[in-house]
Amino acid sequence: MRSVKVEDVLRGGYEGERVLLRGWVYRRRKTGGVAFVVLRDSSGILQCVAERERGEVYDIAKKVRIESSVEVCGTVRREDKAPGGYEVLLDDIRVVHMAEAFPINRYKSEEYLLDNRHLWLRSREMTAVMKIRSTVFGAIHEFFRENGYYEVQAPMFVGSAVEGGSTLFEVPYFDKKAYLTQSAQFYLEAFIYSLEKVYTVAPSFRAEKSRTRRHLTEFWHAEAEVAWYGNEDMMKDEELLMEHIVRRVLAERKSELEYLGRDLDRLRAVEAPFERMRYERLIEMARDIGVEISYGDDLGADEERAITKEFEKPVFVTHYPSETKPFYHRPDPENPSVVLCHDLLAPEGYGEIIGGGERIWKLDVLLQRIRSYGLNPDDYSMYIDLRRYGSVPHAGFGLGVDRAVMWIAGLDHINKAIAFPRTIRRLRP
Ligand code: NSS
Repeated sequence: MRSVKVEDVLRGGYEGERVLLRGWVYRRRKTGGVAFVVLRDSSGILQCVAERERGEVYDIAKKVRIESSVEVCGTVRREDKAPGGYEVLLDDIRVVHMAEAFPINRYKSEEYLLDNRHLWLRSREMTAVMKIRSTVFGAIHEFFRENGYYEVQAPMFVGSAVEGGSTLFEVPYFDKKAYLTQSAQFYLEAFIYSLEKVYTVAPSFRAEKSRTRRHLTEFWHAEAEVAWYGNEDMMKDEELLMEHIVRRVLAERKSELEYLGRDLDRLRAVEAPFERMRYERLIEMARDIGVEISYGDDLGADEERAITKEFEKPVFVTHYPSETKPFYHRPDPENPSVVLCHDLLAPEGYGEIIGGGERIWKLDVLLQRIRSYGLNPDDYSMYIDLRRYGSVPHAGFGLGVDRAVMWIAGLDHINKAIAFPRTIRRLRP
C-alpha cells in the first residue's frame, strides 16, 4: 500500500478510503474508551483515533510517546471536531521507533529552544518558517534567472576585507592567514566583464560583536552585480525582486504566514516602485520623531527600528555621506561628499535588508579613495586591476536573506529565521 500525505487527507481526497500514513506523534491523549494520536508529517497534522475494541492497536496508541515515528493505517472520515475537519479511524499502528521522553514542551525558554534547535526544528512554528524560507530562496533564483542574470560562485576563503576590517573572521591557512568572506562583491565585479549580469547566493561571515535582533555571524547573502547599470537601474531590479519574493510567499505560503500570525495586508502592500529618500531626509525624519542624531551619523539599529515603524512599504535611502560607507562607492559627481549608494529599509521596524550602489569604475578615483581611507592598495590588487582593462560603469547590491525572511514572516529575532543560527554566543547545535 502506498503512503499518503496528511495534506491530501485534509483536502478531502480520501474520505471513506483506507490509507497508510507515515509520520511522528505530535500529541496523544486518551478519553473513555478512545485513544487519540495526532500524527505529524511534513505537510501537516492529522487526528487518528483508536477504539478500545481494537485491542492491540488501542494499547499501542495509548502508550506511544510523543515524537515516536509511526506508520498507521485506517479509514478516513469527516470529523468537525478534529483539526482540519478529518480524522483516521485506525485499524493498524506500527511504531518504527519509540522516542525517549521528548525534552521540549511548550513551557521552555527561548534559550532552551535554541540549545535544542535540532529538535525544536520539528515544531509547527519552525516548520512554517522553514517552508517560507524555502520559497524565498526559490523566488530569488527564479527572479534572477528570468531576468537575464547568470549564477556564479565566489570563494569563501579570501585575502582581504570588503566591508571593513572590524568584522573580519581570521582563519589559519597553512603558513598564512585567510579570512572568511564578508561579501562576494569584488568577485562579482570580476565576472561582469564577461557575463554582464551576475548573481550569487552564498553565506557571508561577519565577526559581529554586537548582540542585536538582526545580526548573525554567518548569514545568507544574495548578491548581484551588473555592467552598465547605475544606482537607479539597480534599485529598479531590487524592488522588482522584493515584490516577486513577497508575491511568491503570499501565493505559496499563505497558511504558514497565517499560522505565524502575519498581517497579510502589510505584505500585499509590497508593490514596486518603492520610495527613494535621500539620507539627509532620513536624518530629518529621525529628528522629527525625537531621535538624537546629526548629519554624518550612521543610523543605529534602534533608530532604524523607530523610523521604519512609520513606513508602509520598503524605502530606499540614497546619497549617504561617503564617510559612512566603504571606499568602493562612487562619489556623486554633483556632490562628491555623498556617494551613489542605497540601502533598502524594510517597514514595520525591520530596517535594512539590502545594501548596494554604483561602484567607482575609474582607476585614479579608486586609488585616491583607497589611500584616503588609509587602506593598503596591495590588499586590493585584483580590484584595482579590474579598472585597467575596459572598465565600465556598474552597480550591485547584497540582500540579507535571513533578514528578508525575518521581515516577511514577521519574526521578532533573526535567529528564528535560520535553522541553526550562528551568533557571538552560539556555535551549537
Ligand atoms: O554590508 S552590506 O550592507 N553590503 C555589502 O556587503 C555589499 N558588499 C553587498 C554588495 O553590494 N554586493 O550587507 C548587505 C546586506 C545588509 O543589508 C543586510 O541585509 C545583510 O547583508 N547583512 C547581515 N545580515 C545578517 N547578519 C549580519 N551580520 C549582516 N550583515 C549584513
